[in-house]
Amino acid sequence: GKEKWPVGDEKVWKEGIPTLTTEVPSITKSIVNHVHTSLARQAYNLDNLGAYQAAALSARDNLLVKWNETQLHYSRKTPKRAYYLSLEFLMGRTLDNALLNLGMKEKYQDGIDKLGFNLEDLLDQERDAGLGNGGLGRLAACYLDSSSSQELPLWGYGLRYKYGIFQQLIAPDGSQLEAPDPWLEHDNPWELPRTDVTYPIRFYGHAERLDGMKAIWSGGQEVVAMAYDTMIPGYDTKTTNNLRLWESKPKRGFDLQSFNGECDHCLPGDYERAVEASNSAEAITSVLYPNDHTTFGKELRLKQQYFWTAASLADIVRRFKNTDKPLTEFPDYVAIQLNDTHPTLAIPELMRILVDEEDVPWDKAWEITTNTFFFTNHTVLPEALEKWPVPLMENLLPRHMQIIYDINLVFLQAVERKFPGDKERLARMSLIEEGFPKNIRMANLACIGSRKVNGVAELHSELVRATIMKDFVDFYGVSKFSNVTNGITPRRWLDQCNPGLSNLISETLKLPKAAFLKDLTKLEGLLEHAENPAFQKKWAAVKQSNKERLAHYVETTLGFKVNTRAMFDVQIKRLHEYKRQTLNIMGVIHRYLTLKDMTPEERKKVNPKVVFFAGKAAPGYYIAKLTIRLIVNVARIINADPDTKDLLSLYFLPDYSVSLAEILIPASDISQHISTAGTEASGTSNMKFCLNGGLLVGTVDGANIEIAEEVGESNVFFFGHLTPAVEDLRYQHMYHPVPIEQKCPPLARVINEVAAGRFGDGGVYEPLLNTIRNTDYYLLTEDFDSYIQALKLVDEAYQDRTEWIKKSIRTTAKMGKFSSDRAIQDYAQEYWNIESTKVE
Ligand code: HBZ
Repeated sequence: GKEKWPVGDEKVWKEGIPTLTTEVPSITKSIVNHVHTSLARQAYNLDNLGAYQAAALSARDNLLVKWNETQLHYSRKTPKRAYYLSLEFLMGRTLDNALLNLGMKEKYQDGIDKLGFNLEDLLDQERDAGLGNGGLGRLAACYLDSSSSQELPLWGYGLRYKYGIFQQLIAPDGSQLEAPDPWLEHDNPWELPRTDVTYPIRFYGHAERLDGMKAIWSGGQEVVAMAYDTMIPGYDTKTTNNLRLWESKPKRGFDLQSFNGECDHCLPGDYERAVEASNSAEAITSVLYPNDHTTFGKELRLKQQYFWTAASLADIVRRFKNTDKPLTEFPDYVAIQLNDTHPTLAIPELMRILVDEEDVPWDKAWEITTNTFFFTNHTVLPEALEKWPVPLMENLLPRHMQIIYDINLVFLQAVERKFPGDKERLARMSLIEEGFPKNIRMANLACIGSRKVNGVAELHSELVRATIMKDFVDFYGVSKFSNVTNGITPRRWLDQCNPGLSNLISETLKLPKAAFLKDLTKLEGLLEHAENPAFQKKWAAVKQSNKERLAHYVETTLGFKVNTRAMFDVQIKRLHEYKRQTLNIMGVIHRYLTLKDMTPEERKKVNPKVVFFAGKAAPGYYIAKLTIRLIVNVARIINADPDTKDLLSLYFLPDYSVSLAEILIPASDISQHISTAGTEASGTSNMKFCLNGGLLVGTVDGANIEIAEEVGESNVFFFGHLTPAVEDLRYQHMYHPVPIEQKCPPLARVINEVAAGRFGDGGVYEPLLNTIRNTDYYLLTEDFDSYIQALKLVDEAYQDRTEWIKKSIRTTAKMGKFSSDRAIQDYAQEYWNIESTKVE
């Protein structure tokens, strides 16, 4: 039947509904309108920042037209929806992406021109939304872009941190300093505060068991979660999904009552306590934890995790209940993806809602829960597997602790039935790790509470099955454990960051950009042009201009003139021992020493090279910070050495971010992905470099392997030991140590030069050098020789520029598989069972 118009005169309403502003005159009109109304300024006092804000508000109006239609469509059609729960969304800048996806970039460029401004300058005014640490957070951002572009009904849920990832500064002595990132300082035009979408969230208190499996959780402290929505536009489609981020607020400003207990009379002391409580409520979403892969046990972090999962589930359950369907059908309408173990509390929280609040029997509730959740693992490093102390959980979330015990009891009974008497197996699989204190194993909980578990590249998924989830594979069977290789969005990582290349591809393939930006496998068409000299020349010219853009950035920010005729070698990622930036800097020093050993005649034959590093170290990660310090100080010496500086220079670019990646990636000739085999789950920047025609030097690890499968091994520079050898080698190092002078003389020489103070006070670096001299857990001494050999092959290959360009073209051509559109379709079809739906 026809829906009744809900309120007032339908015709009057419909006339008022905004439409897209698509032509230049209406775009300029809307920008000027925002200057005058939203900003209360005029042409007389408008700077670039103001012009950016007005342009952003105008683009936002357009996004909202589509956003409203999409959300209405979802409410009317009630398709099954997916929700991506991620504690991190590393979005970067929005305006450029919004204009691209709206298909209005040229029009806005024209309009902004007419208003006397320049689009590029305005884009540069925007601060990055840095609500993430690295790959895991950026992956979430790429998946949102792809969900809208693929017209899939998906929302993201996360936290609205007041401070994102810290700003990295480099001190005069070369070490990393951290400063806060006040990204919300100037209003954020992309977010919509939803003062009407709020949920109370409880902490502490006590849980009282009732009959059966039910309980009542009461007392403690309540805070409020308030929603902020961000529009996620799809490329060349109406679909505009939503990213909902929660902010924590004190209940009713600040709550005297809850601290006064029964007493009605407020004493001055109570008031002060209430003010403090209001602070602690706001603290929950105040800052992103800057650690990747380590350090757990902080109560505030656990508070973040519960606050976010509880608010998101309350919202999802409320939306489902609006459809009037019975809760037994919940998994037919809702799929929830857990991005790592961070949102694992969603599992006991859904159980609590179903059992305690909705009166669903325990077994039915568990069936609903385990059909709703899906879990992605992003690491097999043992120190990175999340654990929470039982006493902490008991105190902060007493009801959830009970539920976890109950889940564990039922689960272990089933394990016991399948493997009678296998006590060790029970101990390994238990949700509770024995010890002082006992710990809750979040990966085990995420696994048993989910329909499926996946890793993020083939090798990694295999390691998940063979190591951390081995017992669970035995128990559930292997089909629960599969792979979805990561992907990247070609909109941001090709068209936006490298418009020159995108234009050249479009011209060469005689296709509109939309054709390959929506179906990246179309790039294969480039293969037939790889031998064409005219095309090769244009290809090389694009790379050259990207190198010049990077050189310009370095000159304006650091004040150095970069030799753009040199090979550009780039390693940009979080600093971590397993990623082996130390191997790279040792290689640079080796190259420097080799150059110093040469005669001036010999040096004439050497190809010049510029090495770039960028990346942040967790503030408490001493060895990683020491690596930064070493890189900066090596750069200082090398760049000033008149014998070698034209042949080798080195830059550490501070404050790595999505926006900086967008400048660095298109400019690279070769990039380094050199983790110890078996340690990098996937990597995603490797895909970005290749998409932009950069070649890889890397280990046989993560997605490097699948990239080589696509582009051919002859186009990738592999080196180093393979995953199966790693365990053995570590064992050898432990029990049959060989001095480094014997094992790897060239590396020993490098280490000795550092220790002797060639790059400043050698003593400073002793703790770092000792990690290599002693246990060498990440196997630098094992891989150094083959690493140097691989770099030599890179040099030789680069000498033959035409061959190199062909490799570059072939690499780009074969990157279709690594579009996040493919990855999100994998999840949609194999996991969530959701379908693309056209918004009419
Ligand atoms: O996730 C990364 C993996 O290291 C990388 O190989 C993979 O490509 C990427 C996407 O799947 N993992 C992270 O980035 N992890 C974190 O940033 C992290 C953040 C907070 C934590 C733990 C890990 O508590």
